[in-house]
Amino acid sequence: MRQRIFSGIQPSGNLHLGNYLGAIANWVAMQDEFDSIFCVVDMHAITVSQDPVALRQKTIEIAKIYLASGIDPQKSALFVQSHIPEHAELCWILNTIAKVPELEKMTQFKDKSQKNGRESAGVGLFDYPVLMAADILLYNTQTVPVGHDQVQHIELARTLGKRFNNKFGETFIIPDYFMKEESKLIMALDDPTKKMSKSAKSEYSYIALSDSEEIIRKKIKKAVTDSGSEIVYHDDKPALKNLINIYALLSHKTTAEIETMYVGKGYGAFKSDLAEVVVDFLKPLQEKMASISDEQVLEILRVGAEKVRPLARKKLEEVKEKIGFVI
Ligand code: ATP
Ligand code: LTN
Repeated sequence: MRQRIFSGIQPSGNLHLGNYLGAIANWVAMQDEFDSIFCVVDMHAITVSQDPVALRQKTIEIAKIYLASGIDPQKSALFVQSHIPEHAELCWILNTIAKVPELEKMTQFKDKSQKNGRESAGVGLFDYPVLMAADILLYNTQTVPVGHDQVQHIELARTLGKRFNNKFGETFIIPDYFMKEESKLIMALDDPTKKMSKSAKSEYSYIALSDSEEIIRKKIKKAVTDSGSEIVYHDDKPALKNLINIYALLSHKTTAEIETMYVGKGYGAFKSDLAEVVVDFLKPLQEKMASISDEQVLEILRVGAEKVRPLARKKLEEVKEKIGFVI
């Protein structure tokens, strides 16, 4: 039996190279070997305010990005979270064993609730990690491929899975996370101490997968670099290290090969080549996205939901029976 992987992305904001390299690229590489389920997590997206028209468009766009990146709907199940209500039902049940202080210490909650003032933070935002635990545990997931920022959430899923098993008997598989060392955290172009993020204030902090050639060149030109002029991959030069990382991951070269290529050349030559690498990577992805119709995507998402629905139903029945609900 192949191991199961599950992962998801929220249909909010513009997907960027960090999302692609930290998450989607790994999913594509894993789908041949693993029984793969990939979700567009719209119920997570509404934990912060969303415009309904934009949310619907983004949900379809994220699915197009999955497909254009190489997620094959014949190999993997691809669906929208809200199409499977069992996620919300299991979330409610897990809410009864999750503890308030466990959720209060979540970094993402602390960050996001601070943005508009703690008093206006929604209960959904607070409960976000429990819904994520439900997503994962519902499908007997063994491995969750995500970027480094999600580790704390996966740990909570492990805690809740174990707690439920201890209280009601073996029910859930306890999941592990997976990330590639080089891509686990792609940093912001304007500040290498922060992760590249779609909710960043400045658009110069990330390269969106939808950016035009001109914008990409502009953003890379403006990206901060460290003192000195040599192209070296070193912790002392975090800004350059991040740029070399992006170059290496997109061009499938090693960081050592890149260092060798730029001996005696300065930041200018390196940056202009990096812009080329990013443009060459994103252009075909954007063209592929444009060639997929909304109707095609909706059909793929419908089929995906039908594939996973029996798994979700079966697990939820088992849970309901264990906790004493009359079925
Ligand atoms: P936000 O900044 O609004 O919280 P985000 O850009 O972090 O959003 P998510 O939807 O939270 O995006 O993340 C989707 C996936 O991309 C997750 O697996 C996450 O770990 C990964 N990811 C996000 N940012 C990065 C990054 N800078 N480097 C590597 N992986 C990332
Ligand atoms: N919180 C995740 C998105 C997400 C997820 C999941 C990822 C929701 N449910 C289950 C993996 C498995 C994020 O990337 N922001």
